[in-house]
Amino acid sequence: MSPPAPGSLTPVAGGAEFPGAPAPLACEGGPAGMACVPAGPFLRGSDDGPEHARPAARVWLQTYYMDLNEVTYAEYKACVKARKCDPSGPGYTDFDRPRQPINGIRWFDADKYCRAMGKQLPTEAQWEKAARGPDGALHPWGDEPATCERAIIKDGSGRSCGVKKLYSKPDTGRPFEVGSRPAYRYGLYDMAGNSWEWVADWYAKDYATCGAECAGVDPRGPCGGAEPCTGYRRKIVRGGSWYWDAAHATAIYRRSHYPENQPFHHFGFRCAASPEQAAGLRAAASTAPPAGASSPGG
Ligand SMILES: [Ca+2]
Repeated sequence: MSPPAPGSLTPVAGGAEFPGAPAPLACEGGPAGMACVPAGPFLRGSDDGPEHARPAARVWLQTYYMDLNEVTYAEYKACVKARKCDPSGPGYTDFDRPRQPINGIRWFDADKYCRAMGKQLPTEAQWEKAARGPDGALHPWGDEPATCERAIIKDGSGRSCGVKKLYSKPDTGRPFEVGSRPAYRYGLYDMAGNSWEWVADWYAKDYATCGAECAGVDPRGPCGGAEPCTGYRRKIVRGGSWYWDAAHATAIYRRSHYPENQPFHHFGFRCAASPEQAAGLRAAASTAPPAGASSPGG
């Protein structure tokens, strides 16, 4: 690709460092409940953090959109009621408040929900860039460790910042309602802590092992995320949770688990959208009938 002429408004693609990068697409704003993460490189992984996050490398991502919040219990159950999602959920006391993150679901349930919404699970790289921004910050707010002022985690006062779930015995804590802490970069909430979040990729034990499929432009991890993926049986959750301490609530910490969620864990998720998906969502919103209107032809 030849460089743009001086003064040209042609967006600069990946250049020599990312020769396969497409032309960056502009952030269009919205769709409702989503934030735009603009195209470009970011620093993914770490050379001195957890071994599973090594090595650090620059990765280029096209523009994409992220849900502002973890998908809530009420949102997931509405999808089930509409017969677009499979019944699933926490099955424990005090995990079923409408604005708590849906929790205790399979990776397949999360994937199906996002598709039903015209979205998709974020790739692991998309999740990480949304959490840390372009320049390698270790957390969604910068490099300072997580505290209960910033995120719902386990701290010195206990799990979920010392708030016990109702009737809890023993004290295992519970997620808070989404958005209980200040928004982070890109306006996103709870990227650190509250609920772990499933991402699309299969888990490779570190980025060196993953190799080319975790490098370059819009990586999707082993097998490009497709099923089945020989030699890979576990997906990934990100961001830590109310149950774990600050060391897990970073932008780089990776935890793996089986997509069937067996044995059972309290994982949640949020969805992402490609520019094409976002355009579809905006178009659908602009043509939706006003609330209470009957649909044409009944
Ligand atoms: Ca979270």
